[in-house]
Amino acid sequence: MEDNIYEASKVSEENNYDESQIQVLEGLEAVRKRPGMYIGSTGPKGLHHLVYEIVDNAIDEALAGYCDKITVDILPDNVIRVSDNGRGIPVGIQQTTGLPAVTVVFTILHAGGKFGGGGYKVSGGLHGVGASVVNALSQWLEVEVISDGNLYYQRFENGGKDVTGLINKGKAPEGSNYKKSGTTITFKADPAIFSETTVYDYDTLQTRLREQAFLNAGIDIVLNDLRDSENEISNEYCYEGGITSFVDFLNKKRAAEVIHDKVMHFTAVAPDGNSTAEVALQYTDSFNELIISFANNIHTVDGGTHEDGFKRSLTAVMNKYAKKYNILKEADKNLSGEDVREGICCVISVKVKEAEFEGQTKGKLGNTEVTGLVSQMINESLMTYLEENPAIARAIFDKAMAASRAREAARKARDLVRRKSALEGTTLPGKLADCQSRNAEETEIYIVEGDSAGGSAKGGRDRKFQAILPLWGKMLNVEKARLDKVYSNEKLVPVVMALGTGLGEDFDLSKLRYGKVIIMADADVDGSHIRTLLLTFFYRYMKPLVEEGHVYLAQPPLYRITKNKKHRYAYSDEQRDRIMEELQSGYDIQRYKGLGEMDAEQLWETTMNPETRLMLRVEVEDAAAADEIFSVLMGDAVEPRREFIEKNAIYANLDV
Ligand code: TSJ
Repeated sequence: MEDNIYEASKVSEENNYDESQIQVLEGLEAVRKRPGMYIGSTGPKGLHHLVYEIVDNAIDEALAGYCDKITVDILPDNVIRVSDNGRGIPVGIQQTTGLPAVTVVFTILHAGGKFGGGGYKVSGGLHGVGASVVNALSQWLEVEVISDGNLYYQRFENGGKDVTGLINKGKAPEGSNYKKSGTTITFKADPAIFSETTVYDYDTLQTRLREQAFLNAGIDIVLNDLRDSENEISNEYCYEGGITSFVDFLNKKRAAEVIHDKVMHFTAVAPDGNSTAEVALQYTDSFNELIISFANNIHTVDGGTHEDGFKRSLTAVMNKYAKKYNILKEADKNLSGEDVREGICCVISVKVKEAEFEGQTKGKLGNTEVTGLVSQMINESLMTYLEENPAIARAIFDKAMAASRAREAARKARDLVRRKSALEGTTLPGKLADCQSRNAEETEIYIVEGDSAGGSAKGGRDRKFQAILPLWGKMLNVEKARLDKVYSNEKLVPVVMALGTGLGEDFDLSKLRYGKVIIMADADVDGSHIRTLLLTFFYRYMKPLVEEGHVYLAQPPLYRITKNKKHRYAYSDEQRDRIMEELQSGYDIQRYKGLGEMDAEQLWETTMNPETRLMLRVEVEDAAAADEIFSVLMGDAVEPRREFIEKNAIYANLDV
């Protein structure tokens, strides 16, 4: 602490380290004591947040008009380096602290600060924290600033403790990495804080950086993964089309068939100049709506005033147009919001002077003035657009009218089904091997693909509290079907009947017959497909079941290692290697290809016995965000879907 004050003050003209500085230094300690307060969590999400926090600062420099390229490198040992070609963080001594401004940025909490007169905007990130928080949570961090041809350098260690002071290293070396000016930050997240992992996920960073490139048209963002010299990955994102390109990208990614070629794009500026709004949208033949919104480049997963304004006016304009051009007769019922949004893919981006984020996760925009801005923009621009493009309007209305009719048909089908109460659990499916207990606190249902595995499971279970439901028949891709089809699908009906909860609007968690709903499928491609579809089904039509943590994935072992007639089981390659090392020699390894290869006893021992089994609890970390991702991924591209779901099924060794 003492060192820090001394070192940090070295370059300053006078050593006036007063009380306020001591407070400041305690500030960084506070971040280490309660990291969650500043970055949400110390899990993978918080870890990645560090990168966003630094990148957001570079994006601010780009938005100010001084930088057009940002490079993010993931270096060996999961060190992160972020570089921009902006003006460089100011290195001059700040009046109030007597420290170089750049030092202040990294050592003073919320140094969002107003230094250098220009005003340093605190931006981005869910929690709006600054570079000092990243420094506080890093094992070490280095800043390099090139400005006026000089290279400035400072290093911090052990959670933001200054070790060098700001050093002027003299004339900046020439070379491709050094431009006329810019900022480079290199840091290693502190494993003592991020105890779960300090390993970055390329896809997570890629998704976020690409999103920022869409939201900030024209900025060139490069992501390099240089961790493995044999397998270096590099991607560059730069979109002159901004959010129009974003919509285009989303529809291509989810393999949706668009019903008009060009993405619509609307913009508006508030009369007082304090806020701007931008919407890009395109209709597809999908049955889902995908609306992704942002405020000041921050993803508002729970929507808010901008989304509300958009939805309200979309419904109003569509009905107004339909009545005006006799698509709907005077006596007809209005199209509903759901009808006019079916198949839509839409990105909303607003910029406001002082954004207010609400809700527990701060994912909802609260600024009331934004509703009117977006609403008025859509009222005027969309109406004009439809009138000027009658063929496109026709295609969109065909879709909305079909949606309206389908919804009506689905309602009728549902009523019919409800009357028969086929899905309400009064009758149980024939293939269900039920358990004895009726106490949902202790009961479990295994949903098992394949009859042979079903047989083993029935033989191996503890019938007191474990029920088995084998699945058969063709699976339905629930994302491609409306609710009425789901109701009559041969494969899903038994699941709904067995769970007893009903589905969709009728879903009632209190009627759940088993506290744990466990999907047990092979570790191969087909098994993965079944898992994906069942999870999608649960997510779409029984959301609380997932949200309340009732859904699990059974984890059968991958290997059996036998020595002296004694069996050991391995659930991963690493575990297999460990066991092999332990046993040294004279063992036999069997790789399980499917559940069917295990007899009843083995299945119990390895996968179903609560005392010894390993299970994944399916967590939807952020239901709203997941919903969007599901919609993105539920096109025809099966692969990315599986990845997503497997990534979001977080390991929990629940019973061991
Ligand atoms: F987060 C951070 F501080 F670590 C960071 C800041 C990280 C990265 C990669 C870049 C930056 C950053 C900051 N790039 N560019 C700037 N620009 C300024 O800080 C700056 C420069 C000049 C003036 C001025 O008024 O002359 C004002 C500012 C805010």
